[in-house]
Amino acid sequence: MLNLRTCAAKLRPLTASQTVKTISQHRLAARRTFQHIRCYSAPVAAEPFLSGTSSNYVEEMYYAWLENPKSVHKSWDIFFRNANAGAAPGTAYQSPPPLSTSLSTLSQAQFLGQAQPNVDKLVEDHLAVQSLIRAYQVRGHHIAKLDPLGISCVNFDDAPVTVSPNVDLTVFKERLRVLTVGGFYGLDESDLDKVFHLPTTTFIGGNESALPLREIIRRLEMAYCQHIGVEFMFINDLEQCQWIRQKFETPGIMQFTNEEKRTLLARLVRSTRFEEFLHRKWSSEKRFGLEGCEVLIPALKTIIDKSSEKGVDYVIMGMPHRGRLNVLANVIRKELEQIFCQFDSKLEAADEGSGDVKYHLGMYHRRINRVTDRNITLSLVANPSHLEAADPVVQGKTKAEQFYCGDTEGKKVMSILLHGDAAFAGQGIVYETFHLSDLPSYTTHGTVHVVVNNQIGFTTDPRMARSSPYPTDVARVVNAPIFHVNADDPEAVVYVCNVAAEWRSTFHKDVVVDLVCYRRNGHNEMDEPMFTQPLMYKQIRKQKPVLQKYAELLISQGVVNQPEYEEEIAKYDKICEEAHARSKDEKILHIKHWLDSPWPGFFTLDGQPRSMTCPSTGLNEEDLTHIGQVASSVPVEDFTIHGGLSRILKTRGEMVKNRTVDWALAEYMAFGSLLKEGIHIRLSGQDVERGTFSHRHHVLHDQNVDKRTCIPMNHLWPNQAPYTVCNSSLSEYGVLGFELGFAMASPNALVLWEAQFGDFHNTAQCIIDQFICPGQAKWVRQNGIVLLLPHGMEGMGPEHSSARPERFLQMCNDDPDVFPKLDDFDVRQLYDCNWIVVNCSTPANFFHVLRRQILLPFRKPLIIFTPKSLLRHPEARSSFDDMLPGTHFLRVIPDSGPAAQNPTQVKRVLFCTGKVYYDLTRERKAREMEADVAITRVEQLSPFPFDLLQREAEKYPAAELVWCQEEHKNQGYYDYVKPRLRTTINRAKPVWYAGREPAAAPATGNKKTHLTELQRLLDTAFNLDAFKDLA
Ligand SMILES: Cc1ncc(C[n+]2csc(CCOP(=O)(O)OP(=O)(O)O)c2C)c(N)n1
Ligand SMILES: [Mg+2]
Repeated sequence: MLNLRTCAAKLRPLTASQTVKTISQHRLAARRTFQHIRCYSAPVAAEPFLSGTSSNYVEEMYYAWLENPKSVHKSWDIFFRNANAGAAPGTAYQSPPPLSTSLSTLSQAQFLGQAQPNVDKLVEDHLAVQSLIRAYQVRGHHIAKLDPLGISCVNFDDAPVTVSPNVDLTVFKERLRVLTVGGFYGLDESDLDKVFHLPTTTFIGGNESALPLREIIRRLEMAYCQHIGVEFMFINDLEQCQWIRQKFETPGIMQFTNEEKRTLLARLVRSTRFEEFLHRKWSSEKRFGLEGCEVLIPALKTIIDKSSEKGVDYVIMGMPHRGRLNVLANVIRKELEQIFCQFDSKLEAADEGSGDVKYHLGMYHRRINRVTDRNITLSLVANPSHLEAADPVVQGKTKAEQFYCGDTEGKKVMSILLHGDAAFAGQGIVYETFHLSDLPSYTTHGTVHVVVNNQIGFTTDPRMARSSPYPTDVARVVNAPIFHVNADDPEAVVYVCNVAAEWRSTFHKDVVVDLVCYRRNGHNEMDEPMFTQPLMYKQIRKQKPVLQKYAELLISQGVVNQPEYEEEIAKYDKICEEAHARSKDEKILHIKHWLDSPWPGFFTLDGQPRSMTCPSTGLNEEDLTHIGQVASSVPVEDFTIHGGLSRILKTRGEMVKNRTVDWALAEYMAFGSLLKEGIHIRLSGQDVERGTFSHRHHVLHDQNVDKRTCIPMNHLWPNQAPYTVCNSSLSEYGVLGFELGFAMASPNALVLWEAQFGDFHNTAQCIIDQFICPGQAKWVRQNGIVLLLPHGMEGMGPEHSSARPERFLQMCNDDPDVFPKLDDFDVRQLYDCNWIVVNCSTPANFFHVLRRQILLPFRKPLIIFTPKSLLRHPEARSSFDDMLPGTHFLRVIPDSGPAAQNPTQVKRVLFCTGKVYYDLTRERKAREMEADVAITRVEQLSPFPFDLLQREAEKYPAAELVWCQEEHKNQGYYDYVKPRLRTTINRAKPVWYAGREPAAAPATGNKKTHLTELQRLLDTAFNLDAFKDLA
């Protein structure tokens, strides 16, 4: 309603005497700029008929009313008059007069409406026709013939309808009963030949502005109820709706030249014969074939061709198991012999790592697109079994590729995501990924989603697998149009794919193509589908393959003849046979051939690091000071920051003067220095711009100008790399996956994801378990993503306390029982590990580990347990001296006090990590035990610093060794550290434990219990008799 008011306000100055022509001109312009303004106030809600999809319709009437008040129903006339006269929200509507109207209300209505009976009938009939058109637009897809098997539960009407010029009203009345609530809107047989003016919200007229009702229905049936079901009327943008209507309603718009038909047939031949070839050669191998949705190959090729034509030169794809080999062979054009040799169980793997099954591997390929004659790079991202998990990863990689080539509008790089019907509806990550699609720092400017909707998930029917009518309903949340299409009609499929690609390049928004198909075999080729879907599979057995159907159609149309068709088949079969013969020459399986993100120039030609050293991660004093000064200033003019923030910046400034840093400043120094070296930095996560603990403040907000911000980090150096810091949506799975994908694109970027609190990482567990931890082992691709996980027992209760270090440590690949034989632990150990896990106790060490991440000659994921209270702890400060050239990350920080001066006298060494160090030193001081107890900090937990800890243990020959942690015994680091420490000392001594007892929850909810537990662990740590009886 508000938009009507806005329009009314705009148009009100026009007097009645101004011509209709002027209004029509305004009408077009107004329409293009029409924006919905949300208003939830109660009075407006009292006009419920003005909500949602009806608003277009009301608008249409409003414009009609402006041109001629009599062209709309009386009740609308009254409504618009009242609204234009400035009626308060909710009061413009008056119920239409009842049949037995009292004289006074009737006279009032007549006064406003000036109704005449025959005009009324005409208006009502026109309105009825408008409603009818709208009903097809909104719900035509309900009765479209989408299911090749004809058994879909989504189809509300299975009765096939022949669309002939002689519309049989009884049939259509029944169909309209489905489409509309009110039946046929009062129209009857006698109206069929009456000519009606068409509203501007339809294109069925072509060049005609009026049509007989019979023809209107026929054209609507053609547009909306054949093999394409268009779901779009929920989109709240008039221009976009009009665009779609034009694409589907314009008479005769779906035309194919003979050349196009032949190309389509050839693509179907490839798709079909590829599966048949694999089946012939390896009939008992799982391959998750595409049979029943062979049209996927021409569908994808169409999307790529059209996008290439529109300027795209890099397409990044993510897809599940179904049809993956076919996509690799026929869309990405992986050499067939490389695919076939994956079936050879005798071939040895040549590369490091454990590898992955053939239908999970990724791929990167650059070639010429034959249709457009333009270069195109295609990349298929490797993925785990976990369905849909690759979605955000693909989006992140796409965003990064766009970022690095300056493609700010997504005109050159795009993503295509493929989905199964059950997974698309069932996996929450789909929703999380959709919600990234329009966020400034996460948008990839439109993704084309293709659903292989074979109407089954493994053995489960859709009615048991989802509560929504379609598997695609999740896409409605971002106003993505959804094109359902019967996959047995290849031309319809190709048509919607063209429209989808055009949509993306026009509006840069997501779009979904729902290929309604079937699965000819079981879930995999070994499964028996008749156990669970007997009737469906009886129908499938009868189903003629789509290639055969389409070939017959084209032969009947004279587009190809039988010999030509057979020749096409023979040609492709020969290609497969020859490749198969060549595949037998392959002696070794190279997983490197399946790399989805090569980093040219970063490695040597045979994929090795260029060196095995890491330079000092220190920085010169001048740069430290400069960064510190920018971090404590507002580097733009006339910018008013909050008073509290001024104080924070002032404190920072003082620290810089004193040559010290706290945590936030150390992070600033690390980021700022890498930016100077051309390293892009991207920090993303919930509330990272300010920092959950209000310590970071990387984005300053002008207190007087709305949305005016300043990022001082981007004002550091003249030619620095850009710094991206972005508050994310409230999603861990989606955002961490996205950042992982972003980090895949280039080794020359530091990409960090921060959890609000460390424990929230478990909603992204799949990205950690399936990608970050084993990614290099499975897919030979490295990734330097950094996870910042706030962690610490601070009396905040069971949640918000533990980032679950035990989980990360349990997944480290270093052997607890073997002391590594290495000359150089510093770098070599890092090269061999699957990820690095650290818990820094000083800002300087945090600074170094961040810089080391980039200065290393290879990339590994880095997990950092970050502090909370330590952010402001007066002792948790570092001097510039610890960050100058020559300094580096300390894997272990040995004791440097009285104990270290006289090590033979030391009775106990407490090994610990992280914040508990500060509790231990305070307690040691209070107990005056500085000479008796040494405290050694393990800063890098994994890979375990065997070498340095051996040195530490040997330094204190008489001392007991104790691992001390604030986490519960079954959590934290103990289970990881104990066997490794024992290996370090060749099991010569016990390793005792001082810490909280085993528990189910990470922390108590009671503050007093928390403090008691802490005191108890400190007592154990400093009670030199604590382990006497146990020895
Ligand atoms: C997250 C996740 N849960 C369960 C599975 C096991 N699984 C593999 S395929 C499949 C059915 C998938 O159905 P659908 O998405 O419709 O794809 P289709 O196999 O029909 O092509 C299931 C449940 C999985 N791979 N991933
Ligand atoms: Mg399925």
